Amino acid sequence: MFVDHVKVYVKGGDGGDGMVAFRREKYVPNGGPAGGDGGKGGDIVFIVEEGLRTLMDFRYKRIFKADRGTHGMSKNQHGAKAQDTLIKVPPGTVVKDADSGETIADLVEHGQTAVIARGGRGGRGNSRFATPQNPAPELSEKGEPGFERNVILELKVLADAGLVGFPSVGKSTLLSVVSAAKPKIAEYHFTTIVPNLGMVETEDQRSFVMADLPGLIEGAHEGIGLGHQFLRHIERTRVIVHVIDMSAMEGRDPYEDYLTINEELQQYNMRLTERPQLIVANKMDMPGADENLEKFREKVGEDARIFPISALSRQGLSNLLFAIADLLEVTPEFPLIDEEADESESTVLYKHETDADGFTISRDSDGSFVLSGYAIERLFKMTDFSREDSIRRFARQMRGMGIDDALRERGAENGDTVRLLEFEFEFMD
Ligand SMILES: Nc1nc2c(ncn2[C@@H]2O[C@H](COP(=O)(O)OP(=O)(O)OP(=O)(O)O)[C@@H](O)[C@H]2O)c(=O)[nH]1
Ligand SMILES: [Mg+2]
Repeated sequence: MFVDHVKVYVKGGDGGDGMVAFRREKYVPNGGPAGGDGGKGGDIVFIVEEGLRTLMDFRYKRIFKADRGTHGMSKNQHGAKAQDTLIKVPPGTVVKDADSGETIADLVEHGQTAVIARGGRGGRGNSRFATPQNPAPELSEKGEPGFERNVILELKVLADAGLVGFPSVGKSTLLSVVSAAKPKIAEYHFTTIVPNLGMVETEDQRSFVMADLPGLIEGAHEGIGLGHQFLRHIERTRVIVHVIDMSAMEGRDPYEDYLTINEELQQYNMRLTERPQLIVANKMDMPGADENLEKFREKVGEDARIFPISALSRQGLSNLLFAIADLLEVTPEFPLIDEEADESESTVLYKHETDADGFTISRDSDGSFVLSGYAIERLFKMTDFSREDSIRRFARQMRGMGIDDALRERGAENGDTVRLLEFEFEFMD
């Protein structure tokens, strides 16, 4: 069984709090501020681990939180940065933001890393707030909260062998008889719209992953049919198993089919033609298939390796599987280099601020005003409400963000209740 799609919650560590402290040295009365900054919270980092093949590990653990930074200390000592939390993912994992659907990272090569949720920065200690007007501020920031988000992990097919060919030639049928996979099978074209994976075991106990890929047609490299996206998957297979409908029941010529598909592979990426390929002559149970195979052999030449089978009546399968396993043993992994990186898929986007203003105002049923939004909540969490200086700074920052004006516009008057997270205060005009 393959888990290839999973949603997880990640949160970077909070930053450590800044400190309010003053120098107290002998002979130095009224020493200046000496509160250190908090350390940065740890990041949530995904790292590619070659040995992993599935997203199975995420089945039971779906919440990841990184450690918080250490708090700042007296004598201007800064808190330590927290260790990042490393999470291993298999090669071929694409990470998307669950809300926006944007691709955050396309993790392909062993050891490749991506920061998925950044830790918060440390809060500043009071030394940082000293000014000529206020040389001894009783003011420090709390650590910035770590960024949090839900992400979707998708494992792209990283199969050993990939079944390619025109629609309805019997690719899914073949996968279904050599593995436990249960792909949909039907006589209409493009039955398969997403790749299916199956674990195949040969009679001599060798195993490999086979991918049943959606059908290709002429022009696939230009996006015709289900084209492009699947050609991408083929890039991630080591051996190409080219399936041909030898019964020619749909009126196409098997040899023309063979040339057309190879042309598409080449048009898409020259390097795909370097990949070892086996030819499967399927539907040999049908009348006329034998004669078609003879003609095909003549045209394709001696060197081509052709395996006549009937997926439907399960004929000729074990020889084919042995041949695939043999070929895999001598075929190295192909480096997955995206020559012209597909903008939409490989761009890394960090969009943590969703609302442009940084806040939104709504009304509760009891008439109070409710403030929410990333920027204002972040500010709130970084404020130490036990100190006058901090509270005053918070009020100033709210005004600076235009929140007072916005509340007034919404009809807030002196004494009205304003709510923000678990906190309530009175609006003062
Ligand atoms: N007679 C015969 N019919 C077969 C054989 N293999 C598959 N078929 C039939 O061919 C039709 C298409 O089979 P699929 O396995 O869905 O073909 P596919 O290549 O996966 O097609 P797409 O997913 O649309 O690309 C079905 O009706 C199968 O029953 C075979 O060996 N002999
Ligand atoms: Mg299919």
